Amino acid sequence: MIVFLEEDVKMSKINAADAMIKVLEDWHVDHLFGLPGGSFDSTMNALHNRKSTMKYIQVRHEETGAIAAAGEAKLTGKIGVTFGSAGPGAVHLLNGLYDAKHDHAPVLALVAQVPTSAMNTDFFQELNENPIFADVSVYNRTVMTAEQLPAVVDQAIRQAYEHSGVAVVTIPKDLGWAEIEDNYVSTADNYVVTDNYPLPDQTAVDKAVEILTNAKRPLIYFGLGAKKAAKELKQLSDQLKIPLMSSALAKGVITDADEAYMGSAGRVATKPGVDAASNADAILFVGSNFPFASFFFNPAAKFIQVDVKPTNIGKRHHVDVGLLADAKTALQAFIDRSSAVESRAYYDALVADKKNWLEWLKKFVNEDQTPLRVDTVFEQINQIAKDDAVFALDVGNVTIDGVRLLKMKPTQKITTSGWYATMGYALPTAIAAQASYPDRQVFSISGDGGFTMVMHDILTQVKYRQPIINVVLTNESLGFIEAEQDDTGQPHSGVDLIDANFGDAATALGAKGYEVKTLAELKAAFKDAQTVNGPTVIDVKISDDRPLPVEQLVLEADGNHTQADVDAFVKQYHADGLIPFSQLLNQFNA
Ligand SMILES: Cc1cc2nc3c(=O)[nH]c(=O)nc-3n(C[C@H](O)[C@H](O)[C@H](O)COP(=O)(O)OP(=O)(O)OC[C@H]3O[C@@H](n4cnc5c(N)ncnc54)[C@H](O)[C@@H]3O)c2cc1C
Ligand SMILES: Cc1ncc(C[n+]2csc(CCOP(=O)(O)OP(=O)(O)O)c2C)c(N)n1
Ligand SMILES: [Mg+2]
Repeated sequence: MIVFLEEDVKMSKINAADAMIKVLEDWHVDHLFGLPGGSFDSTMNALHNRKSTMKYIQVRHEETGAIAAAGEAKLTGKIGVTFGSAGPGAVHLLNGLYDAKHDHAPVLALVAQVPTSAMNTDFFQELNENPIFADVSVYNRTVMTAEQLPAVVDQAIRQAYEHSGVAVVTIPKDLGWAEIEDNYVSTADNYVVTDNYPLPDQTAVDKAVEILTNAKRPLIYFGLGAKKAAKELKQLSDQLKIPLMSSALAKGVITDADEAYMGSAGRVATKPGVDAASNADAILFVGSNFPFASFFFNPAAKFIQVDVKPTNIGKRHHVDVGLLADAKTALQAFIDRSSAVESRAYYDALVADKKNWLEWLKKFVNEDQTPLRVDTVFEQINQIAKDDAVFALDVGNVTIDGVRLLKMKPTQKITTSGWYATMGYALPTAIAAQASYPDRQVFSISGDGGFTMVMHDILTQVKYRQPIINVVLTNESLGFIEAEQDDTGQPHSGVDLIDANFGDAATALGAKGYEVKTLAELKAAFKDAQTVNGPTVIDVKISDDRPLPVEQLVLEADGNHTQADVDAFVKQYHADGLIPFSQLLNQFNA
């Protein structure tokens, strides 16, 4: 009897680090990204103990792990988890954590600290970590006792979810080793999120409907906040004959092939998107915080905004009617309170504009020039992309090309570093996407600059045999910045990149690499990549031509541009065939 009691007591003890991992499991976390250090030994021991339920994905740089966690949270809506060892490992996390902060993604960062006995003595690798993570986090604490370790992590996860941001838990090494009672019950099962948004104000809905119905050139602009309202967006657009457009991030919510969907405005945009925004006289702006709203919408347009965050209403643009409400509910109210409109010339003009734009783009998809046009690469991606494809897109001209040229469906997913815009986002996020969705097709698409910031983590893809298709667009330039230097009339300064054979480099790392210079090689590489049971890297040498700057088109002579300017622009961008939108507005009497 006594023996039984002793055993019972022994059975109820657990290492604090193991207890912490159990809390993660309660929250349905089944993998995490990081790279160990001596200061993280106790957690590495726990990860070893619990390897059947918690997969540790070893990355080659903590930034990769942190970006992976951020990208995963954005793709799945579930918390992403990453870790770094005391000092340098912790500091390496920061870039990825800032991406999560800026795109409001729930992420937990476990940060190691030297043992409590050495803390506050300027010990080897010791940093005062809390101030370092103060700005990036919504919750940022150092664990004080072994007993509280599971509870603090539990609290951190709740905070990350509630505030859609980064929670940082700093763990002194010795605390994770300590044995504690195995009796912590996490709050995971009791954490309930209710979307308790206010119902849209009826008077405001009616006012908005009146504005939209009576406008000559109304437009629906939506963002990620409306991603669950595709059906309502489409229905309202059909009912009132209003064209749709979105932020670049909300690409894919409505199928790109839909005639009513114009793409996005700005630099990462399409021609019909820019035309739609700059000529609209009434805009329904739903679930978006588009940073450049005041630059690309017609300043004289009436502006109706729907958002769940009071502080975001009017944040980027003056507002005539503001509605604090969920996008789906508000759109349904608009549908219910409005009557069908038979036809609208502005809608028809934009449908024609989009048709012209797509015809123009089509001209380049099989152009056999050296170096290749970027269009040919996206044509190959579109050809092989499956209905469930996940696209991780890097930052640069590549963002413009991806948002513009990928032909997406709502069953696919796309993500980029939206607000923080960090280069080196795509490859780590592709690792996370493949870890979360092992059966889906995953693409990482980056420029040569962004790829080389993180290419060491091809090794991670190789280690875990992830069949990611990594596309590298090698234009030997930091192209996005080169274009900015052109816009400001500067000489090209510091933007040229030396070339390398990234295909061979990838092969040397254990992936299957291709260096592609011709259209035939391009097609062959994409065909072969689909058959490989592991990562592939397709390094395509593309021309350093700037993507057509749709935000500053010069297609007709006006007060600001002579015919010679128009001719030069058309020649530089092969823009012949693109119809100025003013012509379509006249043609349709819109
Ligand atoms: C290099 C680069 C260049 C870029 N250039 C452009 C560009 O030219 N054009 C462009 O469009 N983007 C561009 N972007 C992306 C841009 O920076 C922003 O990230 C993007 O516009 C934000 O998209 P969003 O407004 O849809 O999402 P968020 O910023 O996430 O905003 C979502 C909004 O929806 C609200 N919301 C959330 N839930 C709901 C709900 N249920 N109902 C109603 N509202 C809700 C939120 O409160 C928030 O206001 C670029 C990105 C990069 C990397
Ligand atoms: C980490 C980081 N450093 C610098 C920048 C500034 N920046 C934005 S785009 C860009 C160029 C990207 O070059 P590349 O990856 O080759 O893509 P390209 O524009 O050529 O398609 C730079 C340097 C950034 N966004 N992130
Ligand atoms: Mg480049």
